[in-house]
Amino acid sequence: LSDPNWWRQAVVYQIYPRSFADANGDGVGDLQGIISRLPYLVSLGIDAVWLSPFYPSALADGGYDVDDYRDVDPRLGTLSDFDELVEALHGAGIKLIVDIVPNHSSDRHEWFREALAAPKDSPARDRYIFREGVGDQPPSDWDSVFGGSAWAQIEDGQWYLHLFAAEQPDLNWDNREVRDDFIKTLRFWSDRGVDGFRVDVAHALVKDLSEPLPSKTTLPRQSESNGLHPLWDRDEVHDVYHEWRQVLNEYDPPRSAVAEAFVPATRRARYASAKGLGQAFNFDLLQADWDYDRFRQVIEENLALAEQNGSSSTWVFSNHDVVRHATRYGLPKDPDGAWQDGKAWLLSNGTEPTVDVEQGLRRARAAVLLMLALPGSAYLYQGEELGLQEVGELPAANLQDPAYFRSKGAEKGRDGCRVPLPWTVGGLSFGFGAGGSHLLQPKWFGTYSVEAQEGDADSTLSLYRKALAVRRGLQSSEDLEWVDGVDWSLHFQRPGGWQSITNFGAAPIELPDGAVVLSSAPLEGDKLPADTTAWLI
Ligand code: ISL
Repeated sequence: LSDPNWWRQAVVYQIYPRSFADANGDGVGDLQGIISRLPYLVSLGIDAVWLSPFYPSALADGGYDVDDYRDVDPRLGTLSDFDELVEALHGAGIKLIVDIVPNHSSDRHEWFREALAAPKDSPARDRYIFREGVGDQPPSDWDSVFGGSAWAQIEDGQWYLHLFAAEQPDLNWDNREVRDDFIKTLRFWSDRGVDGFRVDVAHALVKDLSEPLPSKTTLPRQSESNGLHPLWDRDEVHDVYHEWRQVLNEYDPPRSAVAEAFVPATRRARYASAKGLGQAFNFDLLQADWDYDRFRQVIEENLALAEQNGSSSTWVFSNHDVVRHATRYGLPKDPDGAWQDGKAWLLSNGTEPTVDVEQGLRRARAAVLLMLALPGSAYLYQGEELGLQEVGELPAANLQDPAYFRSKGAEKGRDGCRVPLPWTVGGLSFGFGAGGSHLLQPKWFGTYSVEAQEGDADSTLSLYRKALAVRRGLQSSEDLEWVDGVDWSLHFQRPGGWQSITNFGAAPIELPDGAVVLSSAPLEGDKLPADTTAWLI
């Protein structure tokens, strides 16, 4: 249990707690719901759970607007439920990673309420970023990620900075009290037995607000940061993480941390450094189309980077912010490469694209075998093990995501991947809970349910379970050797003679020598069909 490197090749399963399982029947998932599904988590064979925010919150941004960093949202449970969850998971040999949101609090956080009540230039205001406007205009022309100005005005005329929703005021990371309070939060959860942290927008936090504030027209894009942007990916942010690392290393085993940082691959290493958080998400596959060249390039680049900085690679196809990959892979190929521009997280409803569900699922199945054969850690998002599709038909009145309310009006936001999981073929809320479901599940959800797939050896759920079991037996060192030969195939070998081969082409290809232990789709004689991955030993 106390292996300090447990995270290096861990399979981490992301739970979006409001949509996983609802034990108290109020239509919203909760901690007891997760505990009740422990046998399911065990049956998957994951190493760790990453829990998205479960803190008290007005849910202006699905819980990423935190009212109190050291408590549990009463709708989700209590601190003692949390302790019970930790104990239950640990008893089953599963680690727990919690989400921490340091860039911004909610506007209901005690500190923000104090700031509003306090005079200008007071210590209470200094915990956030308040500025005078220019005439009746905000201090600068900066946009928030969710659309509209990044500044909101308060009663006395000052403006505060919010990179996300107005209900998410940015904290001032030049303020020592803010830094100390987050260390207190890290200790609070570490003391409760949490094994690691997922750090939300880790590339924000420290900002350069020196006057004059530059116009957005002169700034590099967030995804092309170079350390000079006043808001994103500043080198000084690593001082924060170096301090955190010392705290996290006081625990046995040291608490892990993974950075959510939308930065170019070349700048990711800083976040993954052993002196800092230790690991960073690589979203390159999540943002890539199903494309041989791009996959190969991303995998090579990330393995090389991880080796250089002593961290391990991370792989992720889906999370609570993006259109589910079983759906993305069913969309027509994007000629403009728009997926790579962050648009993976919003399905436009201007012209509804036709989704080829069969193709999407086939590729998603091939993708997970590829991912699980790679060295490094794999991050799975709840429901992907069911091959779940994005829910495109949520009625407008049911949408919750601020991206929907705030952006240009043509986008659905991120609710379509956050619809509560279907556990049973039928029944109220497909077994999610006894009180309906806060995001409406479509009629077709039951066909993807756990119940529908459980007894079916060919189901996507069975594929995930088998793959995780086989991986557990085969995973050893982090070495990988490419085998080149067959066009359009990603073929590599891992220690112990484990081979993975994915056919990205349209025609079936010859299988290499070896015994097939698992394939994402039935083989065609001794050929590997299109959009299929096979494992051989
Ligand atoms: O800015 C982006 C793309 O250009 C975003 O990808 C951004 O970095 C990302 O959305 C950050 O996400 C995280 O923080 C948000 C929250 O809404 C998301 O759910 C969370 O994953 C604000 O806390």
